[in-house]
Amino acid sequence: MSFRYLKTAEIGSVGIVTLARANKRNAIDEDTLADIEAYFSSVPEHIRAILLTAEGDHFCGGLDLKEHFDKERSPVEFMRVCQRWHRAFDKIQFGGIPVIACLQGAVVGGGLELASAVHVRVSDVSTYFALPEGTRGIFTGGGATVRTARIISAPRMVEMMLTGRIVDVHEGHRLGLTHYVCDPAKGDKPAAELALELAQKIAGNAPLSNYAMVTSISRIADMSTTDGLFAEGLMIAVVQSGDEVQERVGQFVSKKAPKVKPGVETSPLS
Ligand code: 1HE
Repeated sequence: MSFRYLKTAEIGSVGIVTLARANKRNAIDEDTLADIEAYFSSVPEHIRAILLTAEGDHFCGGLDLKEHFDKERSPVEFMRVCQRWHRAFDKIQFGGIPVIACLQGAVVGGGLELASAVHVRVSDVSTYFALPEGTRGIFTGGGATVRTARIISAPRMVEMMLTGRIVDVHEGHRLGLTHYVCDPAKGDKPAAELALELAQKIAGNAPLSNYAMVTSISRIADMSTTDGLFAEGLMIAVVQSGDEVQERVGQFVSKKAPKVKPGVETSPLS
């Protein structure tokens, strides 16, 4: 598959997808979106986790405002463009393969919508978040009202949008916009290293377990208690059909698997 603004690579069973439009701060135009949708629609069979990275100092400056300005889109045209964003980001969130993003610099507007669709977010200290749509006279259209609002809460998203303020990486961490903050000056691993190690660790889980985690938990969160428990029961039945269950549980039973104890496992975080 060839792409215009994405670079792809593989390290073992980890697929690496890189936004490669740094001269435009990885702003998402229609071609970039088509690339994202194409990659996440046909992830190679052997890929067990995906690392999403971006070239340059900024993860993503959001919607390509120049293209938006030049095209003078009608309301219906822009709605269709945004529905395409929804489709592409749904493939990321619900494609069945864990996606880990490595963030730096601006994660703003549509860039935050993209980051909100992945499952694990790792940031370096330069990372910041904002929803400046109000200042541009537009609105979110890449799923933020659903995904970002569920991460930080709807009232916090309203405040972020109304003020258009910058949320720094530490506040973003407290809010859940990023799961890890890496500051090598304080002895942490570089974000890129940690993100890859997490992707490799996640790729080592049973594929059906990963599938269940990324496809069912967010959906079950939308359900009533009764429906959610029913869906969970169905999901565990599906996962139990995996051919790795006996092997992995058996490793614990025969005392060959590492225990779940601090210091026992070689974790990427240590
Ligand atoms: C862009 C974009 C973009 C950069 N669309 N071209 N998003 C925003 O409102 C954020 C707009 N961008 C910025 O505030 C800044 O560019 C950054 C903080 C991201 C980076 O600043 P800086 O100083 O490193 O770079 P720069 O000089 O501002 O930009 C470099 C080039 O990238 C420049 O193009 P050039 O041809 O003049 O070199 C910029 O125009 C270009 N560029 N960001 C187009 N976003 C589905 S709805 C989603 C709604 C939204 O996402 S709204 C939020 C949009």
